[in-house]
Amino acid sequence: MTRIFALLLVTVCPAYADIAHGDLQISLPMLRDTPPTAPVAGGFMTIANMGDADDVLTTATIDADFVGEVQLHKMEMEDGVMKMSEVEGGIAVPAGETVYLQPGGLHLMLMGLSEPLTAGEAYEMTLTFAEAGDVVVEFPVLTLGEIRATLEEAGTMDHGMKGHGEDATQTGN
Ligand SMILES: [Cu+2]
Repeated sequence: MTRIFALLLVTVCPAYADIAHGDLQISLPMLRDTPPTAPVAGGFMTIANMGDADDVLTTATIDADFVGEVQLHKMEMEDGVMKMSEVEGGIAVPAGETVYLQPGGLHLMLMGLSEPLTAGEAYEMTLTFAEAGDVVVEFPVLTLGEIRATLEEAGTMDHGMKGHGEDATQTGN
């Protein structure tokens, strides 16, 4: 039992650091690890807006020179096919609501990777909000299994994986 508990601490805890920034609370920041030649990687988090004003996540940048750029993406069904596209105008974070970036739904997409992301590493990302401004958040790199376990543990997984999930995750991130 002791051993299992220690393992959970190592794999799950890094994702539990909540960051408060103005009226925003950012939790469960995570990047998915990648095989050696993968050109893209998915990034996830939960953003709660505790304030009275709507906000928008407009851009994200990562402190890693082997990443070309970070885009804001969504996945949705179009004519029965799961499609991924850039979110026009940023990701809305309405007043009083919580937005979930999770496998199969909204996500950050690291583009143009020239090196892989390895579980156990962590990278700083600067998230820019229209109202709240910049916030720097550390994103630990986890395996997909660890990401799922973390979301399950937090009880937020269904929000990002409404209706699809397994297939979407494999094509998307
Ligand atoms: Cu994407």
